[in-house]
Amino acid sequence: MSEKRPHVAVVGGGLVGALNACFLAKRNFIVDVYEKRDDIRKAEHVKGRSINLALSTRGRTALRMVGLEDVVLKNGIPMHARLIHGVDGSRSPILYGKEDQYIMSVDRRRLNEVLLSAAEASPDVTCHFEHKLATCNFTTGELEFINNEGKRVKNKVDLIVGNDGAFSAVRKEMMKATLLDFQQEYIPHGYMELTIPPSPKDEFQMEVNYLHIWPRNEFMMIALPNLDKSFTCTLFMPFDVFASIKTKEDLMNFFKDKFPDSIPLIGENALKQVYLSSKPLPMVSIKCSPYNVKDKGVIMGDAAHAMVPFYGQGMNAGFEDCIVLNEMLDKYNNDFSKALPAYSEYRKVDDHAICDLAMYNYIEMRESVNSRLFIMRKKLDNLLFSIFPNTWIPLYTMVAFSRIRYHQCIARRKHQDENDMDIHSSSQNDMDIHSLSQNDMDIHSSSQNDVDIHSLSQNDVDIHSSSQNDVDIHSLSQNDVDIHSLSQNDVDIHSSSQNDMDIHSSSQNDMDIHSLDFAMVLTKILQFGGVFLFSAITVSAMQIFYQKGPSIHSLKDSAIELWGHIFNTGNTTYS
Ligand code: FAD
Ligand code: EGO
Repeated sequence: MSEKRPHVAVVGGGLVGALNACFLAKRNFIVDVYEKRDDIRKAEHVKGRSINLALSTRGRTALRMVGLEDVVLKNGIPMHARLIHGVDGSRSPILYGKEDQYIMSVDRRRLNEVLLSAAEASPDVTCHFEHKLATCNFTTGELEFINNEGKRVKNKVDLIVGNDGAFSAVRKEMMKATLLDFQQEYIPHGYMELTIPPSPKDEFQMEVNYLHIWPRNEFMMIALPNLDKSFTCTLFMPFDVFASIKTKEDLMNFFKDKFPDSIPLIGENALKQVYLSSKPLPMVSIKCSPYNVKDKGVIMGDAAHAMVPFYGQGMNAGFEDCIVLNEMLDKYNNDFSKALPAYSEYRKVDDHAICDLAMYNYIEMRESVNSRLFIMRKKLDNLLFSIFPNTWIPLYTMVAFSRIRYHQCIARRKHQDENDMDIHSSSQNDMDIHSLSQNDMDIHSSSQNDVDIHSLSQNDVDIHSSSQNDVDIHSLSQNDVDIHSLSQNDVDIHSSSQNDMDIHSSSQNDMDIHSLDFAMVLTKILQFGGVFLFSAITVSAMQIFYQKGPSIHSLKDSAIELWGHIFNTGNTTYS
């Protein structure tokens, strides 16, 4: 019987390798997993990467497919919202979405243990620890490992799967065997993990069900909760800043300046001790193509696409890789010569897209996101989402809470369903929304405080206002936005090409902004004092939705939230 059953070597018993072994065993393959480290289930301390990770929809879906979602969720902590920490000690929660939209904080080691045990529970899976890949051959399927005694161990298989992480040995072998495009980039930031221990009463020292974020432009810190009531903080800073903080005094001055509220939580002594005795770790972004060599080899997970961790998607993307390979094997009936090239072609656009998104987010946060802006951007996103639930899906929502292909998240706000609307109002504070094509919208207002949005093509928005405090946005092509205002406090945005924007105002409070992202522009409008404008939109929108909207509650909540922020009443502050 073993004649017909494919024999697969999975190189790497990390998160993706162990999950992949589960998927492959379910296909009735014979699987050998080779992991260079010792069995983490026996190890006392595991050095290396982050202690906990954010698991979202893509990763959960993969776990569900091998029957492991429940056990992993039981060992995780839901995070329903971000909690933004200001320098002044303020804390602002911003929901991710509805109740079922949350990310999970999971312990890396525990997750890896669950996955390895599940893989080994199959009689067809054998794990070989302390086996480090030395060489492999994509013509013969032969592999050679060095074990803990320094001895060579050989095997010969039908398929070599590289799940051996960012510095993949399988990938290095592929580069010798095929024309592999390869690109890698280290970013100037490093990261360091710090711990907020449980309180003396053995309780969480901060609100538990949140992703805690301290956005300070180039200095960023996040904290995820652990089951033992501690939090693991990750501090991201440029290496040169890490290096410039040499003494306890430097350190305390820096933390008092940037993250004052975290000092008593981490503990001054622990902070000094950990910071001064550890080295910041590097982060690398790697893209390559193709992912396969003929019918004999394929790389997945970080081996194929290491990314900077600023979207919390590395593991999730790697888990989704397993789903996609599994589907390709189904489609081509386990014919590796068809399934592997198909996998590579299909998946690389998405893996490249999430690498780009993660890098883009890193640059954006580093350059322009402090806590005020973070809150504003997310609240605005939520508001727009509730006004235009089909048109305005926040990017983070698509990435973390859907399985929309990553490259389509970028192409974004593309609508699958035809939810056109026709709303017209002809008097003060009324609104006219008309959509002419699939998911498009047209809002027109002709008097004071009115709003006119007209969209002529897919995903376009057109708002026009002809009198004081009115807004006019007109968009002529896909994803374009045009806002024009003719008088004081008005705003005029005109964009004539895809995703471009042009804002011009000809009187006091004029602006000229060109940006690649609608949310960014709207944020800038708010920043520059165009509060009126949004009051107008929100008031009008609320009136419409009070009468006929299905999502009035979320609309109202997010409008109130945004207003609260603008007028500085939305924050909960703890002293
Ligand atoms: P790895 O986890 O690196 O596993 C590779 C395995 O291969 C290891 O066990 C290694 O020992 C083994 N190996 C290596 N070389 C060999 C060899 N020659 N022979 C045999 N075995 C070998 N992702 C998220 O989804 N959410 C998050 O919140 C998140 N946060 C992160 C925070 C930080 C600071 C970092 C650095 C990453 C984060 N990630 C996150 C990304 C996530 O850690 C990775 O994407 C994920 O670990 C990739 O899994 P992998 O199995 O492909 O690689
Ligand atoms: C403006 C504000 C534009 C990882 C915020 C874009 C990432 C980005 C590292 C968070 C959440 C899981 C994470 C959000 C944005 C993990 C994540 C986000 C960080 C840093 C992270 C969010 C571990 C980007 N998800 N995220 O919307 O909450 O928004 F802050 Cl430094």
